[in-house]
Amino acid sequence: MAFETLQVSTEGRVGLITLNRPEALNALCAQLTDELAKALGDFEANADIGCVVLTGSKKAFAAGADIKELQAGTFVELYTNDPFAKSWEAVSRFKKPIIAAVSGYALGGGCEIAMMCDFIIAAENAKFGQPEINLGVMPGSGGTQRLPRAIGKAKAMEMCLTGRMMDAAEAERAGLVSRIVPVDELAEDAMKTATTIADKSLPVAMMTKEAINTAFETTLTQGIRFERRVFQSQFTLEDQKEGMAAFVEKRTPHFKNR
Ligand code: DAK
Repeated sequence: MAFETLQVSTEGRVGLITLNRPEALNALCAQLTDELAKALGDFEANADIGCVVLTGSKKAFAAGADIKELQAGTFVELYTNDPFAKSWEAVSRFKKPIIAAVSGYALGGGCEIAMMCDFIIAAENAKFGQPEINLGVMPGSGGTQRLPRAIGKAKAMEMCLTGRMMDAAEAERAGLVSRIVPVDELAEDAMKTATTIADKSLPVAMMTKEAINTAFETTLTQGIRFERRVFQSQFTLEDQKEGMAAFVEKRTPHFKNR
């Protein structure tokens, strides 16, 4: 399928999705979110893909939901036919590792999509914010839930209640992003990081992601029990035998993802 609002490509075992509505700072219109769900579905189903990078342009990762499209919305429409539900679930329930590479604005739904990814690598010019309050609404795609989990109550409250943006340095200090890189190095850095992940055993990477996400859903005791069971189950994998044999034999492991 040809995409109009995205550029989609692969490099080795990494899938790259670039949001591409430069005229609207990658505002998340219905077509873009539908295409994003489709592109992610394709990568999920493709056994040759081990990690995905989601990125935007230098000026904007995404400036939020498309306000021009959203402004005439009604409660009944949004409630009965939530235009974003399918797409957001495609990101937040994506089973393979997915990295957000953020340059420029990541606002509103843009910040929320970045937070749905497994981690965020930020360019030095990145700006994160939940400015919905300036539009007379509040965050609606996880901002009030994921932001406090990522950066704590005080900063999340301040950002959502004032609409102020956070720069990359503050975002790194607060734990919202894993690393900051120069703007011109973002794409290469994110692809290199994704390649490192894609070279691991895919089932083990997927289970690792699932286990970390479980930490946000369960008590510590339940989470530890879940981790232990999953760890034990990994001894059924050829990749566990290969990984440990390679260490003992002082060679690079060759994982077969089974
Ligand atoms: N929507 C539509 N168009 C946008 C846009 C947006 N979010 N952001 C920017 N644009 C457009 C501008 O209108 C402008 O278009 P033209 O006037 O040239 O036609 C073009 O992109 C360039 O923008 P600016 O001229 O404003 O550029 P500046 O550099 O001066 O400013 C800015 C950049 C990012 C500071 C500014 O554009 C801005 O404040 N943008 C809006 C940011 C924002 O408020 N984002 C939150 C959107 S609300 C839902 C769940 C969640 C949501 C919705 C529904 N459900 C569960 C149903 C999420 C809501 C949101 O994200």
